[in-house]
Amino acid sequence: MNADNFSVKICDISEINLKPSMNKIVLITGATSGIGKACAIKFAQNNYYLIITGRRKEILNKLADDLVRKYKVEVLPLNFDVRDREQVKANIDSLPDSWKKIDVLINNAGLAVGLDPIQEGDIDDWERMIDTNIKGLLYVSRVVMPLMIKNKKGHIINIGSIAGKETYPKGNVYCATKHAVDSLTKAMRIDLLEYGIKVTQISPGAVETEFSIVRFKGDKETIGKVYKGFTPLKAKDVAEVVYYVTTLPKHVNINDMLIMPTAQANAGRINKV
Ligand code: NDP
Ligand code: 8X3
Repeated sequence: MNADNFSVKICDISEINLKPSMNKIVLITGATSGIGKACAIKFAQNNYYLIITGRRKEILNKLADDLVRKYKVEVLPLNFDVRDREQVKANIDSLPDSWKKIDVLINNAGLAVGLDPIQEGDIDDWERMIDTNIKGLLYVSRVVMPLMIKNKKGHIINIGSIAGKETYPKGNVYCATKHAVDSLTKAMRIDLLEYGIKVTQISPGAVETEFSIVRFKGDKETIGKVYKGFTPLKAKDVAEVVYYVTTLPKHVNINDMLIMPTAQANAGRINKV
């Protein structure tokens, strides 16, 4: 691994005599903004040790720093692109053994790019969504699942979407990627069953994050309209639910949860005033 990745490594927990029952470890992909960042804060508030990932190194390192200072937890920022399978494997493989005992994996990194009729879709946009939302999730999971099996524990939480339950106009490829997440969540639950690893999908409706900035490529006029006239979910609302599903007894698993703004009935129906 590039030593740079650990330039703001806060601590190697193997050096501080971690007692397994005391601090759990969560790995969150896409922690530099939105839902991933809110999850990082929520788990830090609850004394988890954190492995946080994202491409924007400065933002990632600053978050790590802030979490350590504010919540007195240990944080390891890993700066990689989930679309690059070599980077994914090298980064996670290079974790010190004590950090490999990952209790919770939150597969959150993801994006929508564009909102066009399928016949006019930009193929580069399609590739970005497929590579990030499906292949990226698979690359990370493929490295972490054997660790969980080895450690005889684990909980994988995939961030799906209402777009993985319904297909809406112009949502085409994004919806398909989230339907894939829905399917992969079920597949993981089946194949990991014998190892006692929990697998949960959390599927939000509209959440105000950087999501629309990315989807509409910074088009301020369009972005301004997305959350106008109703109260969308906040990233923190989703993080509360993500954390909640990790607090249940060993014999209880939430398979699937749809969390919507009260003003949103389904993918297409939002009560805007
Ligand atoms: P944000 O844009 O705020 O956050 C997306 C995160 O994903 C960022 O931290 C970004 O980090 C990371 N990311 C994106 N691409 C990559 C990549 N190639 N490699 C590594 N990290 C990447 O959006 P949200 O918080 O809203 O989105 C989080 C998840 O929630 C996504 O899977 C999204 O599909 C899902 N979702 C969002 C909803 C919404 O309305 N906002 C509703 C339902 C689901 P960086 O750029 O630093 O790499
Ligand atoms: C994000 C929610 O409705 O824009 O997954 O697809 S939506």
